[in-house]
Amino acid sequence: MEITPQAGGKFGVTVEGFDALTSPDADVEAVKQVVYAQKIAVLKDQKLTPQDFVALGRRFGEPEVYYQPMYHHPEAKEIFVSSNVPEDGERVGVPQTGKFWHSDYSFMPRPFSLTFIYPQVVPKKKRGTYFIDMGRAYRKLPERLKAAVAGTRARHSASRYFKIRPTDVFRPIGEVLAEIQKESPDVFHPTVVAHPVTGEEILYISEALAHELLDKTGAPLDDTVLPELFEVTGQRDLTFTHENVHLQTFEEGDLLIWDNRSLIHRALHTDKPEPAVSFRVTVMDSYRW
Ligand code: 7UC
Ligand code: FE
Repeated sequence: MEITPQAGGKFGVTVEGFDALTSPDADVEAVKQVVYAQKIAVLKDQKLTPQDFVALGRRFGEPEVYYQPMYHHPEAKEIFVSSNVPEDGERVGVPQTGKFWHSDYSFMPRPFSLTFIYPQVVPKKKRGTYFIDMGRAYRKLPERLKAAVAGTRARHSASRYFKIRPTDVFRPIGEVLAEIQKESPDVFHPTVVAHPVTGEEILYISEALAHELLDKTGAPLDDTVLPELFEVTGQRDLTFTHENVHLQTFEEGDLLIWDNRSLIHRALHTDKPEPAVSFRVTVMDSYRW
């Protein structure tokens, strides 16, 4: 196995010679630690069945099943499918997922530790994922903003990006919204969290999922603070040229693993009707925030 810094990348590593099923546990641990330290690892030349992909995830932690069944792979519920390609005329998974700045499951009490993306059908044109390292973004904040967020918590909610399900057609929107609140009630996470492995302080907010900041007494902060944080961290730059924004591209056989605690991401989908399919596995490691 060989681990090298990504060519031309702002952060992350490339891993060659890693076999999901036969590499020794020491290699799994080495990849895991490099993900915590360098945030992204791209495993090259992977050829995995859905079951192999889940097995790979299991070597890194406990795979989590996404709470909405419409995303599940028909043969492996641990795989979340992002796809615009029907199979035998039937829709599989959900198209255009994650096209907004977020950290996976931040709207849940215990967000995933690691995210694994294994593209299956890679479009020729626009495809990739934008990332922002929110540890680095926190270090770069003006002292004034660091002081403003100290000791605060952020309210996270799935409500803005919950995907309407086929079974929601003709239902009153208020009823659907109430159901979202019931199934995934808003959660509160500290605005600044320390990574349990690296100790790095992370600004744990994303434009899609963080709705407001609350002070120690639970009172909302001045409502200009959160938008300013989105702005200065690069989440409002729709040209994606902000220096915090890293575009991760991939080719067939690549499998991406990232640290879902410190990175936020945003999918770049084709605007043309080009086929795109990718499989995702998310795992909980043994560390708590
Ligand atoms: O369809 C999607 O973009 C799914 C999104 C709302 N949640 C992904 C996650 O893991 O948090
Ligand atoms: Fe995501």
